[in-house]
Amino acid sequence: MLIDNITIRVRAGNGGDGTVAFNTNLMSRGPTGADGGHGGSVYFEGVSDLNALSQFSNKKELIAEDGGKGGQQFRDGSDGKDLICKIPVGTVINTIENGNVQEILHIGERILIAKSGHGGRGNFKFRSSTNTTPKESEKGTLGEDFTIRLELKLIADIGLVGLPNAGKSSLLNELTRAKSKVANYPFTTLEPSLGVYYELILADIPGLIEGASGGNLPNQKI
Ligand SMILES: Nc1nc2c(ncn2[C@@H]2O[C@H](COP(=O)(O)OP(=O)(O)OP(=O)(O)O)[C@@H](O)[C@H]2O)c(=O)[nH]1
Ligand SMILES: [Mg+2]
Repeated sequence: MLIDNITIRVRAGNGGDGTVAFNTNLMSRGPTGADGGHGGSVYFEGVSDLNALSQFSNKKELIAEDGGKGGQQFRDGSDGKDLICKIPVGTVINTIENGNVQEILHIGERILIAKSGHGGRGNFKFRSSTNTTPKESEKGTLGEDFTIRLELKLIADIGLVGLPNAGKSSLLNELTRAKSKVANYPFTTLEPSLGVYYELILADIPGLIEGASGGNLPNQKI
């Protein structure tokens, strides 16, 4: 079943803490505590696969990696990896906490959703002419954490319109990976089905009944 509306949690990685450390070499006792690494950010990227939101049916949290803690001897903490999550073009992204609304319009377009935290500075960065043995360091900042509602707006580029039993669903199935039901009787298709043909969205529309536009509908439900 096509998922077109889902709420998920998105958290960017936290920055790693800076470290307090001193050189163990007797000749030089200076500060060597290094900086924490940056966390990973979370991005959404547009793809043509209309079913891409189904990845969230079981997994409703996207959490990017945290940055590593700063080490001794000037060894900075590792940076967290960015998380790039693919969602269908035409998806509207609602950030619940701040009311921000964005939309992915193109294949390959990338939108930053949750910004990572910065790594904190280690004590080496706090040295000065008046304090050559600083004992302070910074904590990493937190990554952004949001509840996001994703809504897929199904706007087709091309609609296949025709009389019942004309072969519309067969054409859609040939051109795309859609699996619209095909049978040798009219009104097989009762709800529009969609497929992606290169960058175009094709819609297979239920068969048209003669006179329907004039309100002359027979009992058949379309
Ligand atoms: N001979 C022939 N039969 C076709 C062709 N395309 C489809 N058919 C057959 O026509 C019948 C109807 O095909 P569908 O694709 O279900 O037609 P549809 O327009 O979607 O029909 P509804 O959804 O009922 O409006 C099926 O038995 C198909 O196998 C074609 O190019 N040639
Ligand atoms: Mg059909």
